[in-house]
Amino acid sequence: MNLSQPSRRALIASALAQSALGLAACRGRAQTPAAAATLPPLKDAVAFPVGAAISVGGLEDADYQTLLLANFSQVTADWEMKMEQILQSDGSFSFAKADLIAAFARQHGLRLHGHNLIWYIYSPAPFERVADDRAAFERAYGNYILAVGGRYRGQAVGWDVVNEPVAEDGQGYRDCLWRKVFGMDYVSIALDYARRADPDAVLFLNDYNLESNPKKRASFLRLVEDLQKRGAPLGGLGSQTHVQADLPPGAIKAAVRDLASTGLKIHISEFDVTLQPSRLMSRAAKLEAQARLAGEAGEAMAALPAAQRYAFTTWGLRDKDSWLRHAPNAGDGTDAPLFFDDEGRPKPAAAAFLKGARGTA
Ligand code: 9MR
Repeated sequence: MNLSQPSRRALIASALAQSALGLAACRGRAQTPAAAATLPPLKDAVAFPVGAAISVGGLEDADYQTLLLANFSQVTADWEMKMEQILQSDGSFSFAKADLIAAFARQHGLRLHGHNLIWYIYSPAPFERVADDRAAFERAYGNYILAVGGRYRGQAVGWDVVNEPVAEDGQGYRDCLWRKVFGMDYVSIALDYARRADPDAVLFLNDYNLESNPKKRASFLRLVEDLQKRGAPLGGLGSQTHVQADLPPGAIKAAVRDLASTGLKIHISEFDVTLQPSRLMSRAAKLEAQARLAGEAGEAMAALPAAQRYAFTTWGLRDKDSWLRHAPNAGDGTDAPLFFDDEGRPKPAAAAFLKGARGTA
């Protein structure tokens, strides 16, 4: 069903009115966007950095910049710092787009989180060409990580060094070009080069479905324990937290608690709550559930020891900026997974996150 704008608005308004967070509604007034807009800026109201994934295209929009600078203290590049963008087919590097993101962060005093150095989805030609020669492959691997990590040395507060190492079903680890050549040592080798590239950056493993799939979480943690035993320079764990509105309550907190038991810093690194697959719920109920999950994520961050609270990041700014509107599985194009609506107004999820993070839920 492709909802027209007026009917979408009506549904959102009804979700606001029904939400336990719709304080104005409790007092017998209709919850209006203006009332929601009185939320304090996210970044000023919580005791840890609040980030957003941003893109160079987004930065061309003045409203996007205003919303970003008012509410967020950290940024992650949506795609500009990935191998798909930086590594050219002849083996050279192009940093033009990545540099724009880094310069924007510097100019506005935002923390920069690097994303990402090594990801299973890539098998680029310059690496394929040397895949039969381990020494040459390691030179290319090290050279890439040293160049990219080193370029933002002293600026990036952290890097997702290896993204999504655990198999989709949670049983074991992903096959990829990196693993084919190095075995699972591809992870520790990447961490070692990243440490040389930027000695002060917090080095992360980052993965998803760690809250919805306990097997995947267990495999992730096995890898982490192995790296820790071997003294690898791992400093943090990213739990992407792309979740569905029907995720059972408690799952986010349980995941964060488990990951934090390693003693490493925690980044809820790509938070969003899709309204798509949970077909049994109405849109209003999904938006309410989204707010509850955002509140739980805020509480989970606040419950961490201060030294382990790296950051909380949403994967995009406004609903219309979300990858879930543009991905091949974008559904009917009406997904609303983020904290700000298409017009940049804070949603109940933003209010719930703040309450949770400030311990007032
Ligand atoms: O949101 C990102 C999208 O714009 C890119 O095309 C895609 C491929 O680079 O990556 C998306 O971000 C992903 C992130 O890097 C890792 N976790 C899943 C995110 C959503 O797919």
